[in-house]
Amino acid sequence: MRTSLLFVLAALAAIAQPPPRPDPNLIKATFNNTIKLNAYADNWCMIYINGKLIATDSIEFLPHNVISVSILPIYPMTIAVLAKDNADPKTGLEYGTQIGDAGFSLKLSDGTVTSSAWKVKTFFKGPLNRNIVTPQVEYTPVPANWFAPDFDDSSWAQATEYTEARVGPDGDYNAANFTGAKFIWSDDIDLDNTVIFRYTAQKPAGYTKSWNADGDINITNIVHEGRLTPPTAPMLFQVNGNGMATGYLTRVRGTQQTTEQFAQTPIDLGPATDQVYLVLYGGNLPAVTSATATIAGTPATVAYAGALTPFNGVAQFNILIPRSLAGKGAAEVVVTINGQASNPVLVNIQ
Ligand SMILES: [Ca+2]
Ligand SMILES: [Ca+2]
Repeated sequence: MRTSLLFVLAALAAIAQPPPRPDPNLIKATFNNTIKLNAYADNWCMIYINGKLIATDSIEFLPHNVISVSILPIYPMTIAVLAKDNADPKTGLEYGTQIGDAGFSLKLSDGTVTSSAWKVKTFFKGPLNRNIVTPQVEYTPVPANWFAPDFDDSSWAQATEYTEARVGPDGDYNAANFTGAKFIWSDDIDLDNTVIFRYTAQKPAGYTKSWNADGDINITNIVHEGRLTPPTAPMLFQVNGNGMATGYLTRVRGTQQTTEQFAQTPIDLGPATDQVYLVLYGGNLPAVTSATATIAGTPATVAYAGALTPFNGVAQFNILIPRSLAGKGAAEVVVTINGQASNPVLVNIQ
């Protein structure tokens, strides 16, 4: 036994491969090649560099805090920042009745700083005309790929610079290095509540890149790997930030069938013989094996759950409103497909 074991070990040693040697042409970056990024936002920001999310403010509101991270610069370096003032989504107001102000500052230890050379565009504004009595807000859709290096921001405005006194930074701002960095925002630091900044930094004078391995971790599929989206849950479209459902009503009265809108006027269930169907739009619909719904918690019959025709990824749900809901007022609608519940949307039943 002993002899044969030694023989096996000797044979294994003979066929063992030497450890792989690193590619002599591969030069890895070291920590000395990194630079420091400091950012301060009143009230929150997320920062992309060269299309990759590199930092989000970990405190969504107070206290204001400095984000400080090390990054490995690859020039030209496109910095894209989505910054938000603390403002109620429906009114634009802060603390109920106040108009709050904003501000953003960033410095890289390679000398890159925020200034009016940065581009800016506003995506959420309010209260319009500073009207705090009947506040109105305005949203502009955020374009896909706003963070991509090749996104076209040529039509965007230049950022406006503000004094430190105007912004009044607090928290740990004074403890971090922002020397030379300006506070920037759009031209309305009070009413513009969500803005995006973009700037492309060129390599500093005399800079030479001393490494050639930029990293090989593939995170292009991280949204699915990290289960950051629930791809099988159905969803219902909303008209606006208030959660109002998107769709229309079909009323069946005897042999008559009529179509009505419900966005502006409450739903009238009509005489007891009327059948009123909510026809709602949504998405993320799997092959349907079961479909149920509730309106204000009351079970409601789903007469149809399927794709719109022509098929464009949009789903349609026809839901019979229970007559017991007459006079209910605002009511949440949830559809459950194959056991998975959608987000709630609102309708108003008089
Ligand atoms: Ca504001
Ligand atoms: Ca603020």
